[in-house]
Amino acid sequence: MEREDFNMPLSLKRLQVRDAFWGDEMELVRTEVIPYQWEALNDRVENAAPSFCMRNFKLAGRMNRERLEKGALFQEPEYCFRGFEALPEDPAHLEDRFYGFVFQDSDFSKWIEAVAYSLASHPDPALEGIADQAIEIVCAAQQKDGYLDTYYILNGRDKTFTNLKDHHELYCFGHLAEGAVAYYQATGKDRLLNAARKFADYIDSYFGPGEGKCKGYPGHEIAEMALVRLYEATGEKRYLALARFFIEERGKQPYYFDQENPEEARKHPHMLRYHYYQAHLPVREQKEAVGHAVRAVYLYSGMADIARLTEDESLFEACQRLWRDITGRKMYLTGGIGATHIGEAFSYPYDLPNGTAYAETCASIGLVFFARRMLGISPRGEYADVMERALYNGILSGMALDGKSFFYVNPLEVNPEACRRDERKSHVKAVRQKWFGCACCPPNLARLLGSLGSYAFTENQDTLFVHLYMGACIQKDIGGKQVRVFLESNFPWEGRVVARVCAKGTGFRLALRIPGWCSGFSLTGCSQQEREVKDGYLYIRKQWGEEELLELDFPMEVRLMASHGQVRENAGKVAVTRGPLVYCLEEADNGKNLHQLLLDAQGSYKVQEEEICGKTVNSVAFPGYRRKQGENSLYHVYAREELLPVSLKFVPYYMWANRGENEMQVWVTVKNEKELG
Ligand code: FUB
Ligand code: ZN
Repeated sequence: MEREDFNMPLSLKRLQVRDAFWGDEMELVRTEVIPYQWEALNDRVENAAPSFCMRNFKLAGRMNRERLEKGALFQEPEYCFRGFEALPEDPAHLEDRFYGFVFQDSDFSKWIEAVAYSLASHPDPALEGIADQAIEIVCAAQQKDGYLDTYYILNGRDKTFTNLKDHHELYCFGHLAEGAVAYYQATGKDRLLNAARKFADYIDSYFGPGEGKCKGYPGHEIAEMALVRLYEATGEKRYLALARFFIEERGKQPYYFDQENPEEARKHPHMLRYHYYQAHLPVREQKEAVGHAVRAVYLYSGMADIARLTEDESLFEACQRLWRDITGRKMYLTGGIGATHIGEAFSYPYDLPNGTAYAETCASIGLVFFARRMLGISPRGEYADVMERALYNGILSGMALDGKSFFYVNPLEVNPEACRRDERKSHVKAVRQKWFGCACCPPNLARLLGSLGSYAFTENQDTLFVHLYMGACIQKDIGGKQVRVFLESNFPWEGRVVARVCAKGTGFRLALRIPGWCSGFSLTGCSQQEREVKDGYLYIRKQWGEEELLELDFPMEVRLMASHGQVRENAGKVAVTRGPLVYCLEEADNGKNLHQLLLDAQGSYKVQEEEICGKTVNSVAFPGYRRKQGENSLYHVYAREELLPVSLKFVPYYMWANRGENEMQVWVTVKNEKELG
């Protein structure tokens, strides 16, 4: 690990994404998703699950005012746990109490973060006005001591920090801090940042290595990376120390969660419980990614942050091991992670079922967080490849093309009837939902898409790294001299990229990722001596003129992908990919019973440009077969199957389920010449 090689995300203020693909998505976030989600947080979307998020903040603010006004006469609420999700008994008559999941506050924090990114690249006084008012509502709920989590404020502070394992206070803090830093960096306004700092200071006074301080750590990780972000924004070293403390304490024996709730520990003595929280072992001893997938990748992201900031080799090695375990044995082709809905968790190596997959949108988002942090320490193409895989596939699939409905779970195979009738698949939806009681994914998507530029481009002193290709205009400062880079690309449809570089006399170096999916590339605009290929990046250093043009081409061939032999569900099956995109079959194009289709792997494919739901996309046509409906009896003696030649049409996976409820399938059986007629 070498500090001078570290690279950090580019400030959104120094880059503008101008891209037909991602630019459109970001514009959708700005114009549709953010306003829609604001309505959802205020329970104003018809026929959608209520959020109660802003309602809880308003109520907590009102209680604060009353406390001030009434003084000693104010009656503090008594803690009452009404379940992980508290719903009104009579939805028509809401009472003055906390509703929703215990972590409902975090939906505001993710939303404000998305707003911040949008404002950073697209100033909008009207939106900023709404955001400022929302911030006032949130800050009004803050307690004198800095505490700010409406679940305990409304239920009673007496049980604050007594259930770290499940009650998400540190998770809500983490999201608040992330949103607050983003808003401050975008607008220069520090109202929310100060609130987050006050909360951080309170947490810091409560937890830590000192005598008498609580030795607990978050049940749902995120505070670790959020504290690092707060530290980087404010320079306050206590925040970094606290993040490190949380990481170092995790998994130590005796288990903190046992001490926190001895009764539960007695009932569930088996240490397996702690795998769910990645608290089964000290982090450096963790070799396998286990438990709740979002928690896991949020933890690993925090570990990578601390490894970078403290140049901790052994922590980085642990991150590398966990990375290899996920991406080598537990990741779907789409970048989805968390194969089982039981505990929203990783299961065992190569267990990647398609139809019951969980692959939560948030988990893939967390994988992108982890990837970028690994890239920051060690710029290797494999990290960016995974980032790209998740973004174009298992993350983007989480949102409808109009930005108004969402998937929480991203399966690779769907039979709508099974989703409706089979309890084992009840977590899988065949159509995107307007909102969720547990709405962690939609605002997470909004904040990620809004800040995409900071994932695509990172920098160190003299180098600009291009990890993801998208049209953009970028500014970089090298020792007071300005470099400008203009990128043009038509990814993910074409592999051609043009970079216009204005870097005369700056010593600038450009690092361009060579995508793992392309077998070769061509480059014009620089000589062999001016380029070097290392770890999946093409480094270009030269005597730049006033303005220079580099042209790259990454051929985008259709590739049929197979799985490791231990991925049982995919034996004998292939998936169609092209460039960064994974493709799928949909009933809308191929009729019902997709499982009866076979692909002729020797046949020649055709890539066709067409319009689907008003979007110009490339579909892929492959020759294939449909099994003829055989005998009607449930079982019968095997006979050579009759196959009808058909053309199979594949569309990008991310856009499935935008044409109504229908079947979908990524992995397709290959016609085996020898066995089938
Ligand atoms: O627990 C908070 C969030 O809700 C998790 O990250 C998601 O998996 C969902 O359970
Ligand atoms: Zn989620």
